[in-house]
Amino acid sequence: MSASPGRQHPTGTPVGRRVVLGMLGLGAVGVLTGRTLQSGADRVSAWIGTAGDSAGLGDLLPGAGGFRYYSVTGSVPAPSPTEYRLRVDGLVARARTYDLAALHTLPQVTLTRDFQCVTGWRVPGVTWSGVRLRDLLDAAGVGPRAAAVRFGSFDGAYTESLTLEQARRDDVLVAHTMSEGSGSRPAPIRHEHGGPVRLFVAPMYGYKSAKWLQRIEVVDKVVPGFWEQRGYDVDAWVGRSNGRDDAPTA
Ligand SMILES: Nc1nc2c(c(=O)[nH]1)N[C@H]1C(S)=C(S)[C@@H](COP(=O)(O)O)O[C@H]1N2
Ligand SMILES: [Mo]
Repeated sequence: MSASPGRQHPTGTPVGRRVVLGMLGLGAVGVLTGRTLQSGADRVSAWIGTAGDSAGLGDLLPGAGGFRYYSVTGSVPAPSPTEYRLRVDGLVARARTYDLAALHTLPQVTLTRDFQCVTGWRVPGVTWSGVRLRDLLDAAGVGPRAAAVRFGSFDGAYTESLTLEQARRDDVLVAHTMSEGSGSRPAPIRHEHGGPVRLFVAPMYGYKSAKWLQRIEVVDKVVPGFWEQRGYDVDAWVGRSNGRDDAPTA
């Protein structure tokens, strides 16, 4: 299913109890694929995350550790850890395809940072592990005309991008492991959080951290991403964009 063109990034619109109960009454099945929806709580969260009112509903039924589960599509494929592939291509000397095992053979980096959504929720002290985006770019050999990196998601709709300079920062990871806030143990990224592999852009608002990462394409200019085409800032520094003054996360 593709994204609804008019759907807004959830803004915390209050949603009544009646609406929540109505949604539960629908059964809330088949939103994300069966393999990943184990508990009733996950099922509810997954449905909420795709309902277009995530912030309001999420306030009533938050995900683990204070995260909300967001998706701009009604269903997302769930490749197994062995089926998963990540493509690095575009303006590079050597296009590459990685499976999860190959990502694990590269140098691993761990970071702990607050995670901040532009709608206001913040999860303190999330620990992430994965490989530096910079290392994948270096392995591919970035070409002379390159200026930016574009990210594609296997949800079939979400895109993001960074300038090459932003993409080369130490705190930008292609992550396979995360915790769900302080006190929770890092674990392979669950499907609801964009697993098996998602981007983590530590100094920027959550919308930069594309879930269900499928493609890293080196391009000659920044292409505004899904939310940026809908009004959010392309340079999404926490506390210095989108008219917000949140404490920096990095
Ligand atoms: N593919 C995809 N990536 C996405 C989103 C999305 O809807 N689809 N939402 C973004 C936003 S706005 C935020 S705040 C975070 C939320 O991550 P979470 O769903 O793991 O809490 O994912 C970001 N990456
Ligand atoms: Mo967000």
